[in-house]
Amino acid sequence: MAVEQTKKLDARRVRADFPIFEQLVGGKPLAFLDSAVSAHKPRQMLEALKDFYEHSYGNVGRGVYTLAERANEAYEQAREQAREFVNARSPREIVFTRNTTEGLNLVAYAWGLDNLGPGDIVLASELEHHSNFVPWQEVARRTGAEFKVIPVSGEGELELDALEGLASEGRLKIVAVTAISNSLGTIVPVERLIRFAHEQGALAVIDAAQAAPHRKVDVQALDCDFLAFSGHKMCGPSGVGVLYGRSELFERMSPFMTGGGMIRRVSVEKTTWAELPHKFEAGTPPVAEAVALGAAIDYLEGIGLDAIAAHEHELTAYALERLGELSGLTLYGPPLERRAGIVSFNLEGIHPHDVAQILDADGVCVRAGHHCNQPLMRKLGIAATSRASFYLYSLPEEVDRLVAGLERTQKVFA
Ligand code: 7TS
Repeated sequence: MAVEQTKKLDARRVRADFPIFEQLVGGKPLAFLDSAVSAHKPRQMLEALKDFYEHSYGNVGRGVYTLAERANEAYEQAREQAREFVNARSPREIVFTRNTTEGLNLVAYAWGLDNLGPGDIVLASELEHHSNFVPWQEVARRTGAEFKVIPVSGEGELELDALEGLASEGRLKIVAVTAISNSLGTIVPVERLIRFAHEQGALAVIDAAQAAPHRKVDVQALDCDFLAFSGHKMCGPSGVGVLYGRSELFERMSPFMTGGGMIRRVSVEKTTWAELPHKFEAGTPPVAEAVALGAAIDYLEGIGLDAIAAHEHELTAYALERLGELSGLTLYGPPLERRAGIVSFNLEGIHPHDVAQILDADGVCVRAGHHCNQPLMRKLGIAATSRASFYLYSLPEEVDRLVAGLERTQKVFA
């Protein structure tokens, strides 16, 4: 059998595609270590966005003139690219949203309000971003279902031994989990959780906001029921996201939002819904953004998701090693083997916001705060962390600059 070689990513060459890095910020080149919050944009995507606005712009699903048809074709082509990106069976299973948050809310409300009730259990985890936590908590409250969480260990990994106990307390209807923790980088064994959900007769909802930009996601291999991600975290523009849903489920669901573009027929007596996926795309969708997301998908696939994952793994290994050398620094999260390109830490006696501010003066961007993971922070017994996160354009010397900045921070506060 031929050995498949992952082509190695040349981050310096990749970086040349990103105009943002051409400038100095505060007189310093950018060490951008906050891609988990949102990624920067390659020229290829920006040009596709501009080109679409300049030559093919129109609304979709409405006009019959040539330009509207061209826009429609480009929009549906982008849907096909998103379908292929996650290996969905059909473009009917791909809904364009604004972001991950909207995708997860769509499932929680459109599926949950009709299918949950007293005696049912909705299971999320303590690792979830608020986007995959609060909508389920809220829909459970409104329907009388019980909201429960899979506990997380001190190392930031899900305690899977708790599953059977949680399931035996009622009818499990939903298991909603993230594939990768945005605070700690934990790679969650979602395959196992999806299997567990299905054994219990529940649906599995996957938050892929931190996974889809960084490694191959295959909804058929995963066998998940719903999966959501955001364009802006994967070199696409802001304002567009993707929700995958199994067509049998989408078919049976009521719409999340109603209005133009999602109806078949409207009368005073009754309104019927458009075919999938349009039933879930009320109003003017993010047309140009979806088209540009298609260009971002092409860009990422041209480099290779495996090469991106391998590059981030190397950087994470280096960061864990270098940060481990600092005394007075606490690292959070699982060991390297079960961690994606995210590293959270605290410096003893120094607030993460102060850390981030001093680093900023050196041109080093990290995120400081609870990262929309308050239940996780509570479990870890902290209020906040500083977080560095990597992407395809990240360089080892950015890790060095981070470490130098942290040493400087310690001196300032000594
Ligand atoms: N789920 C996860 C795992 C995330 O990391 C984020 C955003 C979201 C959902 C929400 O995505 P949105 O595009 O709808 O906003 N994560 C972060 C973060 O880590 N820091 O700021 C936003």
